[in-house]
Amino acid sequence: MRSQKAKILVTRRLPDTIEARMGTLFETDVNDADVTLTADDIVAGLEGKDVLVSSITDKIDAALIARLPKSVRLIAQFGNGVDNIDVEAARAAGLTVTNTPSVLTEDTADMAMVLMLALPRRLVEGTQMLVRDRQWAGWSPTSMLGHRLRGKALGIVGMGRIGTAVAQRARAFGLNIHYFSRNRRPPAIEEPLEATYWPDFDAMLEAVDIASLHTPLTRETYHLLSADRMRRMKRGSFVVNVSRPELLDEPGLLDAIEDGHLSGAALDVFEHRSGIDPRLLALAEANRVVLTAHMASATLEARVEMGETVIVNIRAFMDGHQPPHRVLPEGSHKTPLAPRP
Ligand code: 8YV
Repeated sequence: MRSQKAKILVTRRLPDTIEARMGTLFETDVNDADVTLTADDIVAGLEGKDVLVSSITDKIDAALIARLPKSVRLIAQFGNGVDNIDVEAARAAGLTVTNTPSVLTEDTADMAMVLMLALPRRLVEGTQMLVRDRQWAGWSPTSMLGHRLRGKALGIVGMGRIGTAVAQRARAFGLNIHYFSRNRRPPAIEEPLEATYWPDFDAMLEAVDIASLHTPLTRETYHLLSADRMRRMKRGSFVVNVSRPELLDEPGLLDAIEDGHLSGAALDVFEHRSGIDPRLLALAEANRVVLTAHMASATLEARVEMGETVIVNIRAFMDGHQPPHRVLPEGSHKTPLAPRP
């Protein structure tokens, strides 16, 4: 006998094909307004439902978890990072959490590379100049000179899936690969990249021309790139961030760019809870900073594959199997799952 359809709440609009498939497989309630739901909306919307399909814009903290209807058993995050979810509180409440890793690795790495090139090669500035001036005096040997990327030292912070994919691309562009990571990667990864592992983060930062952040946001990685550390980076070096804004001290970054210590930054993620910092926008206008709007994984292909991964996680879970992309709290892998009261 076929089991009953899972009842799911999807907090944001997803690609049409994914919504259609979810509509066939599950009793699906999508937040058609596609604006961030309040905690009250989420609690009310989940009444009688089994699964919350969340995204980065939903703050699933311990207070919200405590209020979730008892019918809810799975939080299936549409995304790789789960820093918006209190995974510990979810686990203590007997909830399973899943995510969608792997499928956005390549696109995110592409964007890191785009940003890394955009700054020294003055990509945005070149376009803006043409659009703003509506005319062009033409080529000259000294106009729009940037800086060569080949031969520079790239410091990858977090050599996981995305960090490694960035290193592979960067190596092809002739960058020298350095990395700091919780664990040293095996020779099969290091050797083709000719990558140098630095067990000491500060020592690596002092040696590189570019620092690119690829670590998840956790309690340990909050402001990992502190103001002090950015001060210790080489004069003229720059920072790339396609991960989470909280990994770096944003005011400290802006200070270091404004006073010329750092040459700039290329950021796909930045603090914007109370509006984008006017200093950041001023630096972007002055072409010292390149800003993109959290777009690193924003390809239709990635979004569809993320949606498919959410579906697979829900199906496996509802069928009584271990979902393929279960997320456990840091360091708790051996703790048994608490029963849902
Ligand atoms: C996504 C991301 O766009 O998956 C992640 O962790 O940072 C992004 O690339 C977004 O988070 C989806 O929820």
